[in-house]
Amino acid sequence: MKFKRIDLPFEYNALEPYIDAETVELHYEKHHKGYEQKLNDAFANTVHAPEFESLKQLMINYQKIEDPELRVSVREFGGGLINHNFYWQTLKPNIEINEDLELIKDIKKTWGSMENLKAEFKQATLELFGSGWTWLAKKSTGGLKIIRTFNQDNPWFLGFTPVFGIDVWEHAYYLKHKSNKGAHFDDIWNLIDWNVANEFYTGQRDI
Ligand code: MN3
Repeated sequence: MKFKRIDLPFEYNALEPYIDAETVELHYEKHHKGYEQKLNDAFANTVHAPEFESLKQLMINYQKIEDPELRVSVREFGGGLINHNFYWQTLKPNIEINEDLELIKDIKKTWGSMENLKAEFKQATLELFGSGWTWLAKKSTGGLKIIRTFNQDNPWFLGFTPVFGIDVWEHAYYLKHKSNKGAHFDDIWNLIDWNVANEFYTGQRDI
């Protein structure tokens, strides 16, 4: 296969009690795997599919894809593939916040405190209509912004670099929380790996 899921960087039960093992397994083995398969199928079924050096370059340039069916597949399945490749890297239990990280300093400069960021981020998540993602993202001109994207659209489409993202599709939390998005938000906030988020922010890590 041309485009690949990352290996899950932890066991299915590693995020408990915040995210249960069954949810992680379904999310990775059904949803994430489905995006991977369907994106590869779309390329295999397209005559003269364009070449891209990476999944990220595919995202940044997806609007230039001429074949309209392939363009839709890249937007939906390519978006789903890269979003989850990113998502799994940024989750980890028992993280302590290192106040010296550049990201944490810049969050405090922008929002005043981590609590303010959390409050605004939660509001943006609760107000997202339908399925999508809320992101902390870095603008191309520098600086941080909370953005929302629908379905599997993502910051790369918009010229932003994601720092971390919260999957606001019901498949991410429905087994445990039913439709209670806010309870899932409070859970997942405990799992954000600020060290990894900082690496994405500073460019030390790339997708
Ligand atoms: Mn998902």
